[in-house]
Amino acid sequence: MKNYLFCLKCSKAKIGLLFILFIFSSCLSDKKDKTSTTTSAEEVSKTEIKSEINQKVTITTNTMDFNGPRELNSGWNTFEYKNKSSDVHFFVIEKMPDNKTIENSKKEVVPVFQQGMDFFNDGKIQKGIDAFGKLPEWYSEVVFMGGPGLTSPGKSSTNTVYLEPGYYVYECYVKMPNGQFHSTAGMIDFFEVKSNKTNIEEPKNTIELVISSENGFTIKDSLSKGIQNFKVIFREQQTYENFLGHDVHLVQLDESANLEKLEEWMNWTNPEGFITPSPEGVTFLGETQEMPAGETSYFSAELKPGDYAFIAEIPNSSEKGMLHQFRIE
Ligand SMILES: [Cu+2]
Repeated sequence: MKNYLFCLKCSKAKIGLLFILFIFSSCLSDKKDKTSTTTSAEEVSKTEIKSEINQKVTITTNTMDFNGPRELNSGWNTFEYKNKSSDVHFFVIEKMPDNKTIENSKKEVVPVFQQGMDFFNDGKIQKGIDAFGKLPEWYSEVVFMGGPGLTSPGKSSTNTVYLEPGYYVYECYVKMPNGQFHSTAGMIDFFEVKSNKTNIEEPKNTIELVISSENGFTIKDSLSKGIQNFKVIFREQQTYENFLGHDVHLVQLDESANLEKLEEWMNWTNPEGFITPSPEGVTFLGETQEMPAGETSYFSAELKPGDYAFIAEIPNSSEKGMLHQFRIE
């Protein structure tokens, strides 16, 4: 495992070349108009609305699937993710470039990631890196727009993000014990965001968490018992060794939890990472997937007395200031 990471670090120069292909969301932090999120009752009644105005967008996983609306309104949307399955899952929301749909993702992206991962699993690092070179050019235009963080079996999590009209794919890429991504087994779906606006106001927060490439996590308010509304500000964004940007997940830790093991697990390119069963003693309570610099994401959770941590889904998060352990008395 350590050898693997070392090996991957040695290949950084080559990966650097790949980064040019992987100009992820960080380069696409176009400023968005967030001035008006309200819609008159008359406008609302005229529109065909598939997700209910002012209601949460509920997405449920029963086994290896997503069940949710295919049409949403634009503006602030609160997702409630119900994980009724026996595995840990999440979903990342991906704004697709013009004329690209879930069919393009299924045919041109998911198999490439799986092929690359299969090589990594076999210890063929260079072949794996080469495989990612087969990603279509349009993939660099996909913008990652948040979504609920890792959510343990039987748990629900929330995530509120501002969505512009467009076509979005969402997926889970936790791996099954055989190393196959959940996205290859049905955990990829889509919704279209229409120009009609939701009535949801930007949420109010009790805790502010800033994520910066340079300083890691900065928590501006004291963490205390009870229901807390977190505001997560993406000050900067960048692409890490696992081809992803930073995000943040809230985990509850019991006595058997091992933070080092958790840190290693939070790297999907690691054959032993992002694979079920998830690390012992860790309950994932959601939070937010990555977003471009300048974006904000909200989530709520009830903090009960006990041990917790915030952690990003990147390699060596503690070195980057993106593993923060805390206790609620
Ligand atoms: Cu999953």
